[in-house]
Formats: sequence, structure tokens, C-alpha cells
Amino acid sequence: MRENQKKYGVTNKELEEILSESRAKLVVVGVGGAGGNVVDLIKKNKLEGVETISINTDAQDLLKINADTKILIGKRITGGLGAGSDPIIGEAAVKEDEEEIREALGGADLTFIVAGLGGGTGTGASPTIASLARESGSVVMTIVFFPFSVEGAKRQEIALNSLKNFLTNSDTFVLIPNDKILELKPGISLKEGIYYANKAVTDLIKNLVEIIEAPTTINVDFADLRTVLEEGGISTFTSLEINDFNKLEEITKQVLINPLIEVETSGGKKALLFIKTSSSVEIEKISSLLESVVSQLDPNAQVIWGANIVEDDSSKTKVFSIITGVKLLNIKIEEVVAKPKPSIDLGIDLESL
Ligand SMILES: Nc1nc2c(ncn2[C@@H]2O[C@H](COP(=O)(O)OP(=O)(O)OP(=O)(O)O)[C@@H](O)[C@H]2O)c(=O)[nH]1
Ligand SMILES: [Mg+2]
Repeated sequence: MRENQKKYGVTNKELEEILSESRAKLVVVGVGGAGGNVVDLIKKNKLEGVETISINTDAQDLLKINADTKILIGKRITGGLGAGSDPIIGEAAVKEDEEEIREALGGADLTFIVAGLGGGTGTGASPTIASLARESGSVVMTIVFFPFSVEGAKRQEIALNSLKNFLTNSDTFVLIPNDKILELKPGISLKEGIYYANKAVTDLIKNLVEIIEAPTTINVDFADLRTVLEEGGISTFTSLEINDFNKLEEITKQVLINPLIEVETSGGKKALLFIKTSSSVEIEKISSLLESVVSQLDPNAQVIWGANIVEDDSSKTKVFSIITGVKLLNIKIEEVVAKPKPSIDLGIDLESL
């Protein structure tokens, strides 16, 4: 019998086909001006493995950015001119085009929703978009920018008032206060500052795609990521390059705290820790770091970790973390958690089984 006529075993080609069919579908939805800018940056960086959708009430804004799919919402009520900083208009706009959005989001396993708070579209439309994605069975990770203080009290108030709605409709919620950019990069131009924050979000998504798609030494797959993100609540992420393991206390802090995100991570309920390191780095150094990070979380925290060990002698180590179930610092909101995931009717009649 010729080899290609074997009736047993599986070929690499078949394995590749199976993998491509079962690959998780990741979608990034940018809502409003800020969301559109992040989607545009993702496209500019040619990030593969995610589909991009830009949703806006503002036709001009939508025209100037790149996205795989663009959806202009609320044409009847805004005439394509934007929501004029009114979240009520943003919410009404999304209701007008709910069916189109539902269709565009369908089939996603993980949906990232990105928006800037304080305006009309991102603030008003995103929570409904998040809820539509969750209804279709997707895990939803929402990432928002809190407006700069200099933009005025009104924008801050609109942003603050929207938080609860974001939290109840997302599995995981990350808040990046734009003021933090000024604190970290004093003297930076507005354009550079915005690029810095948007790049941080783009890198987060890029890291997650890599972690779940690349074959690694100690594998983390989509199911692991889902476990950490699902009903995770307020969350944070970090990405760190380590050169000196001797400064254990300092690097532990850096794995736990992203300078752009104001949260208290002690008490974090779930975490994903991913390490990319060289085969020349001693395993004890990695395990001490993991132990040290985990000791700072809730004693019952569910921690999933993975590693990619590269065969070289570079001694380079990168650590990526997502910690969910943390608390916001400086912003008081009542304890709110994601609404329980809507149950999906699989069409199975239990009585007839
Ligand atoms: N980090 C970051 N923040 C942004 C960006 N664009 C806007 N923002 C912030 O997000 C807030 C909301 O702005 P937009 O996203 O433009 O508002 P919108 O959702 O389009 O709302 P309307 O234009 O009123 O319909 C602003 O007040 C800024 O603080 C961006 O590209 N990056
Ligand atoms: Mg706008």
C-alpha cells in the first residue's frame, strides 16, 4: 500500500485543517472616535488573527480610518454627523441598527470593545454593543479611556455615570485614565500621548492573539483565556521585559501594576500569566517570580500560566499578565458584577432525550 493511502493516523495537513476550523474567532470593535483610532492602529500594525469593526455615528470619522467592517449607526437620528457628546443619542443610534450589529458580531468567541468615555457614541453605544456580543455567546473584554481632566467636569461626569452600565454588560472591564499618560510622559504632545495609550491596547490584543495561537512549551489555549476573562469584572494587564531577576520585589510589582491603569491588584480573583523566556534562564528564577506574583493575589485566586521557552542563550524573559477581579483606585463605584451570561438555547429538547 502506498503511504498516502494509509487508513490510520492523521496527516499534518488534516491537523492544520482541524486547527483552522476550531480556531477561536477574535473580533475588535472600536466604538466612536477613540475606538476607531485603536482599530485603525491595529490595521496599520497589520495585526493578524483578529477581525476589526469600527462603529460610529460620525460618517466623517468613519471615512478616515481603516477597518475590516465599518458600521454607521443612527443615520436617521444623527444624519451621520455624530452624537454631539450626548450618550442618549449614542444609545438610541445603536438601537436603530441593532440587527446589523448583531449580524456583524455573530460567531465571535472573544470580542474586544474599545471606546473613549465622555462623548456620545462610545459612552452611549458601547454597553449595548457589549450586551449584544454576550447574547451571541461571546466573552466580552471592554477597554475604555477615561477623559483627560482638562476636557472639563461635564465629560468626567458623563464618563463616571457610564461605568456601571459598562461593568454590567462586559465580562472584563479595563479602564485607562488618559490623565495617566500625562503623569507618565510629562511634556509629551497630545498626539504622541494618545498614540502611547492606543498602542498599549493594540499590544494587549496582539499579545493575547499570540498567546492563544502560537504553539508554546506550556500551552495556554482559548479555553484558559476564557476562564480568566469570563465574568472577570474590573481588570488590568501588564507586559514586562525582565533583565534582572535579583530584583524580585520590584519585578513582582511591575508584573502586578501597569502604570497606565489605576487598580489595586491585591485580592485579584483570577490571573493569566504568560512567560516567554530563553532556555538559558534557570527555572527557579521563573518559579520564584510566579510564586511571588501569586502571593499578592487573593489566596484563592485561580491562576493559569503558560510558557514559551525559546532555544537560545539570550537570557531574555518577557512576562505578560491579565489579572481580573481587582478594584479601581480613586473611583468609587458600587460593587457591580457582570450580568450572568445569557443562556443559549441549543435547541435540544431535554424531555425527548
Ligand atoms: N486614549 C485615547 N483617548 C481618546 C482618543 N480619542 C478620544 N479620546 C478620549 O475619548 C473621549 C471620547 O472621545 P470620542 O471617542 O472622540 O467620542 P465619541 O465616542 O466619538 O463621541 P461623540 O463624538 O460625542 O459621538 C475624549 O474625551 C478623549 O478623552 C484616542 O484615540 N485615544
Ligand atoms: Mg465622535
